[in-house]
Amino acid sequence: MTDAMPASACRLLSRAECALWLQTHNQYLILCHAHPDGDTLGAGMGLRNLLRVMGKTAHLVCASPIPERLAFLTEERTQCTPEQLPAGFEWETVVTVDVASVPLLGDYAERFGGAVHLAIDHHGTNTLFAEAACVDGTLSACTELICNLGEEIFGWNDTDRLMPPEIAVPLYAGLLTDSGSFQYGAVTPRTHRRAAAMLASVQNAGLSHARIAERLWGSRPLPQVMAAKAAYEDLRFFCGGRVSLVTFTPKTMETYHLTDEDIDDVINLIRGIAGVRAAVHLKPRGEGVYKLSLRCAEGFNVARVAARFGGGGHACAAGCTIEGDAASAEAAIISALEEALAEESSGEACN
Ligand SMILES: [Mn+2]
Repeated sequence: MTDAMPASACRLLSRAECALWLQTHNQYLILCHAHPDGDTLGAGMGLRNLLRVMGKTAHLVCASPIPERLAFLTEERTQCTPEQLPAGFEWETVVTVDVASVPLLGDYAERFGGAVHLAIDHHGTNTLFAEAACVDGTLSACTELICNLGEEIFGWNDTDRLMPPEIAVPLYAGLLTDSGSFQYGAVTPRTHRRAAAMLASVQNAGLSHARIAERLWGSRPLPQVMAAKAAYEDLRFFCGGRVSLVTFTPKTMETYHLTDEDIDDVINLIRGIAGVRAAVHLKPRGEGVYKLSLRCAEGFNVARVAARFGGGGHACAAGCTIEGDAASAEAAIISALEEALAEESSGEACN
């Protein structure tokens, strides 16, 4: 299913209006994006707990299983489905977090896509599929936006009015995830001020930054290591070494017994290579379809390249899908990147 409403039907809310909106609704169902990352789960749990502090009823669902390393964010649950919701709970208000467009809801796109009341997001490319939206494309993470809402409603800060730790922990985990541990371009002094408010609460509860980072990255599952091995075996360069590329074919997935989740991190392995401006990673998504992840160095824009294939994302982290076999999908993305790089270097030949 596609967007049920024209973009003009979506009411854009400021942070203050969104805070008021949350106060005037109840019986919340919060939707994360499929193949969840730390940000969508952190924002979802942070919002769920914020709403509960406000005296509301709120539950979280996600179309995909929760990766093991993120299960601590969902209170050690590996599934969050509508079927698991408490008996008698009937949702009235559907809110998405960190979801830029309906297809990202995965298997829940059809069921909920046309019935979202509010989208809270930090993707400037949000398609405004909901009735109302609070979108700030300048933020590093969606959890920053939830932090802002908590500040708006309760006046939480980093000194004498700390947010509860059950809100701070998921928010901080999401911020660490989506800012690349404060490495990426969207990190600002304000990001660090919000991080300070989260961390003050975390420490006050006897927890630590290191503990959260350890939960997120401290122990790499073996399949992820095998995925890295497979990736390095396939690693290829184009455009004079300015583009790095890895493709996982269905056969590679089978040979190494890999799941989608196992190979998610591969893009980060191939982006930080000397001379590489843009990295692209292809993985099979059903019969004859490849899902592409794109990353780039500051100053280049892979979201624009992804948009040519109907995708989107952030300037330095984007994605799209291309139909066809691996060779034709590779050829299509390389040629698009080649053009974009040539434009960037004002006509310099790319070979
Ligand atoms: Mn995010």
